[in-house]
Amino acid sequence: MGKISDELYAKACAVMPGGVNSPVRAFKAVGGGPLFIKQGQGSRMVDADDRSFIDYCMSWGVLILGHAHPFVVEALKKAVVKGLSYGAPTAAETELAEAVAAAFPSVEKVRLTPSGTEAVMSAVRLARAHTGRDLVVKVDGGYHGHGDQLLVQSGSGVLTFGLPGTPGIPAGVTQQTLSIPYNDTQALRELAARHGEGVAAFIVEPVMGNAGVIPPEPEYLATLRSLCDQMGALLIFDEVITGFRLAYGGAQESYGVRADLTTLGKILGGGLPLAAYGGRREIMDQIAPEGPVYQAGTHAGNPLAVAAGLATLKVVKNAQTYEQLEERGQALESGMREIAGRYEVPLQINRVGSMFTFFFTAGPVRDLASAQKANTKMFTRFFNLMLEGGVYLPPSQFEAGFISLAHSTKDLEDTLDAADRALKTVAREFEFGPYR
Ligand code: KE4
Repeated sequence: MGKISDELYAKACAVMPGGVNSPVRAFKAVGGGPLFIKQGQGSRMVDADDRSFIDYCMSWGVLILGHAHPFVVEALKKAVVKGLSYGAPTAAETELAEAVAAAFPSVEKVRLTPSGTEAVMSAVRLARAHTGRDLVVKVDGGYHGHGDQLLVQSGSGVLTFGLPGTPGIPAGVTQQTLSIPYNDTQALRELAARHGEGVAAFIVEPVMGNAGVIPPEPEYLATLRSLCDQMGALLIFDEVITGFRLAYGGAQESYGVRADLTTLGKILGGGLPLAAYGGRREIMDQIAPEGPVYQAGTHAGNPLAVAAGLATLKVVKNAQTYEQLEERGQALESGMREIAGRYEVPLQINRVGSMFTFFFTAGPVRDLASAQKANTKMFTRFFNLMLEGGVYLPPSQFEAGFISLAHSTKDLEDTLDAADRALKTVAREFEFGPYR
């Protein structure tokens, strides 16, 4: 795709597994080698070959403000000259924890961690300690980081690679993990009937993002809430993607269902490594050093990441944010729908606010099984045609795309122009509509 990127990729592969530091970046699902990025600005990234792309990956949902937002950069410049890491508490961490608690009524206390994986691992350990039970339930296609216990039937990179979990995890670890289909209330009821008293926690992305975007069907989250209450299990909402994305109070605000524990990340760190988990005092006070449940980290609450997170939340909290993101999401969705209809390309668009996936299937896509009916060859062709057209989508059919506040009306128009050319080619090559 790019001469210099190809050279950089060859060098990277000689010294890093797959030439990347996270598998989905390798473009394995869409062929060719990854683009090496040298700069991001607003809605755009520039690759090593000096080509500019409208970016809808946005660092996998991190950059709700777009790349290098001036207010965030300014906050970092002020923080960095004071020091990079103290390994000691700072007032800013308290300010960020207070902002999270104010945004999420179900959260009274917060612990900051460097990654979403660590936030999820810790929340699961806490739920097991709090309930005295071992079983953890997730949904097929749910991805909650690369912690051993939840890498079963996972989404994101695991799904893309078709890894049924992964080697290196002792059977005993995942024997305490159950996975059932998303959006299936019958499966929920059977779970409660068969395993109810053994379940410590049910963890779910309230809007799935890691099988591609799959919204909850009406009443699914409410049913899940009441069944967790019946079972005496904790409901963990993994809002690493949806937190501050769908609303300032995440999916809990959008759908009006409260979790017992919430994990957050991505947007919360403003582009730097920062995540969190939180919940009611009676649960969180079991975390060391207040309580006996151990969890720790050198870079937890890092002052630069906290500064970037605080600056980001200050900008996002603006009332118009989510209206603007919804407007842009609607414009992109309706434009895509019109183009796909014109060429009669089967395209199921799942969108919630500013997160979306274009599934190459007639749909509906309501769970992992229906997502996997998507034609990944068509997605791959579409992805690469869009790249040639200057649009950088997430490099996998089973990931979410993201619109930021930096995406302009012109960006959306240019995106739809590229999509018109791309879908016309897809229709011709796969013989749809006028090319049947
Ligand atoms: P991190 O450990 O990557 O910070 O967070 C793990 C995580 C937890 N929960 C949810 C819902 C997530 O989506 C993630 C991470 N998302 C993936 C992309 N879908 C990160 C990209 C990558 O792995 O490189």
